[in-house]
Amino acid sequence: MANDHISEAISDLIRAQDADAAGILARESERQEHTLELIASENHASPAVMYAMGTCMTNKYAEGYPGRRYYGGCEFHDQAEELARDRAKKLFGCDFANVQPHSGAQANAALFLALLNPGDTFASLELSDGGHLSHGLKVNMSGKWFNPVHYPLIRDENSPAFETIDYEAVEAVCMEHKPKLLMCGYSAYPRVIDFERFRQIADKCGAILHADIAHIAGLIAAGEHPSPFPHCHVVTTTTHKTLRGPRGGLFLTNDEDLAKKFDRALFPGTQGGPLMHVVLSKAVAFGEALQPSFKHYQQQVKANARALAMALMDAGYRITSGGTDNHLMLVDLRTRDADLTGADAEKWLESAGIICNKNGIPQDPRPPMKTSGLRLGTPALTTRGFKEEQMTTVASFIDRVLESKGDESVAEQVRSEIRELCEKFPLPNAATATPA
Ligand code: DSN
Repeated sequence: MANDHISEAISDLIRAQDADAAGILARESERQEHTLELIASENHASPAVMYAMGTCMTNKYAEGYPGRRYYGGCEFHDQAEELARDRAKKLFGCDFANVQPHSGAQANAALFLALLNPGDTFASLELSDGGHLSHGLKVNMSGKWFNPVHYPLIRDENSPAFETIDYEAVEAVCMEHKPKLLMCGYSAYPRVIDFERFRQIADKCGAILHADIAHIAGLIAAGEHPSPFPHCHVVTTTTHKTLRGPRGGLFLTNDEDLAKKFDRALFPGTQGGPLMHVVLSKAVAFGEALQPSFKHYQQQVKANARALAMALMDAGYRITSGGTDNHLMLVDLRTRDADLTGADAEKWLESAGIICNKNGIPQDPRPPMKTSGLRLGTPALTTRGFKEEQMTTVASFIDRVLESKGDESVAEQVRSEIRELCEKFPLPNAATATPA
């Protein structure tokens, strides 16, 4: 069953025409309602954000930018894009925004086209230390057509800063290779990023500083993580993670020249027609993020992450870097059970209704399809109203399932307790409107 009356009306409408598609939608709605979503990059968007995408805005081609389109009939699409851009600039405190990237990886691809020539050198975090595939993976365009050099996390176990960014190594790598672009911002990094320090290094080696804030955009918008501005020259992000908008990307800068270069590199450089239904939805999401309640939400996201990390550490799991400052954590499973892999843990937890992803930990000896770690995040559970008390319960669910090594009866028991808990904390729906 869909989780609110508008979803039900939409399901009914689709069912009248296409029972197969409606069935898939109903089953996914039920899955989201009754499982615990701990994937750090996922969230539950509000009904207004979701329904803005299910509209006639999808019917239009609007190639170009407001006031400079290649198609007629764009009056209201110009308004939608202006609204989204204005709200994005206000939210992040910068002068220029491009709301058309279809995704974070598309935004990064356009950034490479805008700023680099094939073969140019850029610096980013070692991918095995938590970097993103669009930051120089060999099979990604960024790693195939450009020349990535990588900086590591601190590897000295005796250092109080173990597994945090090694700023001295960043500087050494940058001074040796003189990259044209220095990237910071990560997919699995639980600590605060020092953008000011990165800027000092970028200035010293002559690089443009780029922050990919996909994971922490919501925290930044709410003032719960330091802003990349004024330090970073260019910023890219997704809009659907902590920011809780529709699935999509965003580019931000204070530099007019870089803004123009990015606009051209995105369209016509790498994308065609923008997804205007998603652009309208981005405007709605940015409007939500400008509300005071969004700051309370992000504060709770962090408090919940701390509570979950503490409870897991109490149960014998090592959390990389010793904890978390943001919405996510990396759990080293080997301290609880030397043979346990991330792949097994992910599978067993899913069978109990706990959804998360296996993730390499820094210097992981196991391959990426096995891993020694799990990445857990709290944005989605916080949206459904979970507080610290529920996070402690979630930690005990996780430990019971992993302790049992995937025993089916334990999974079934935990699954039914999770179902009960989820019913007490329903997903945001048309009745509750804007989520907690
Ligand atoms: N796939 C995203 C994540 O899970 O972090 C990054 O793009």
